[in-house]
Amino acid sequence: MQCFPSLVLALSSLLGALALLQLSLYLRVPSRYGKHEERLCRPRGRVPARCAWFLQELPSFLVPALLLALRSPPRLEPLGCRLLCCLFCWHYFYRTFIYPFFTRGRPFPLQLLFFGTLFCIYNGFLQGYYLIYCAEYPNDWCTDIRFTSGLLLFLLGMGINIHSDLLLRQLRKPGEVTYKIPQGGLFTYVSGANYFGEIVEWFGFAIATWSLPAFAFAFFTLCCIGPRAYHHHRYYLKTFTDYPKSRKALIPFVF
Ligand code: NDX
Repeated sequence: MQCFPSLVLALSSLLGALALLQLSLYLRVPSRYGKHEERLCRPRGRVPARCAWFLQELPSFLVPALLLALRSPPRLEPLGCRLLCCLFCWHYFYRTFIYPFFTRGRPFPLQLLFFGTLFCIYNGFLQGYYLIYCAEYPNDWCTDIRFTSGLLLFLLGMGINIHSDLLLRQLRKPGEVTYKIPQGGLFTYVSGANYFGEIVEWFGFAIATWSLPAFAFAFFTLCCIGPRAYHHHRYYLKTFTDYPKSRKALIPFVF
């Protein structure tokens, strides 16, 4: 396989367009899974959460890992390229092989699982293909301010995301499906602490890679889970009369 810059441009533009579609679809009405399902008790057309998250996220790990393994001759230089590809796979290793096995979420709609899987194949291919076959970095990229600041943001975001996922999980006993007020960590300031972490993480990745596909994915993430954080916030305010009034939806002290 070789690099086709026009393919990268086309796939990144389509990802940007999907982000805008996502925003227009889900700004008013939330995506219908988790607490925003219309009929929470309906069991048909649902897949257990563990199975759904594993299947849906697997391509995001597998596709870039396969592209990396199939690359001939293997790409070993520069160090920046390898590190960046590993960061992407590292996140999706967590999301595929760790997150699903601890989740206490309710069953996931089959239809969204299908679209989610397609999305993960698409994005896994785009990010992996670009980093493995197209990206060119100078040998000293690891000391460039974009790489170091982006990497720091990525790690900070990932830390917030994993910690917030853990706090949400601890709100339930095994088998429970009720909703409670999240407490602690960044939830002290925002209702969508896990989403805030994920958004910071992918913007950090975009800065570290300084690439169109990664900026398109960060923008997609913002348009996908940004509105969801807003809908979570409204849900909490409507459901819990004692919900902390100073808490914002997504960005601490701002929004
Ligand atoms: N999966 C990313 N669009 C998505 C699945 C849906 O990883 O067709 C995007 C991802 C996909 C989406 C994915 C892409 C776009 C799709 C969409 C479906 C339609 C859409 C395909 C792939 C589409 C177009 C039209 C453009 C093609 O019972 P429960 O499940 O609610 O329990 C929850 C629990 N919890 C609580 N427990 C007790 N008390 C409370 N108050 C609770 N609040 C929540 O915590 C869950 O078990 C758990 C987390 O819930 P929640 O709702 O906070 O997070 P969730 O949305 O489930 O995300 C989980 C993690 C989180 O860390 C988040 O950052 C990350 O995954 N994520 C999620 C979505 C997308 C994404 C990251 C990204 O874009 N990077």
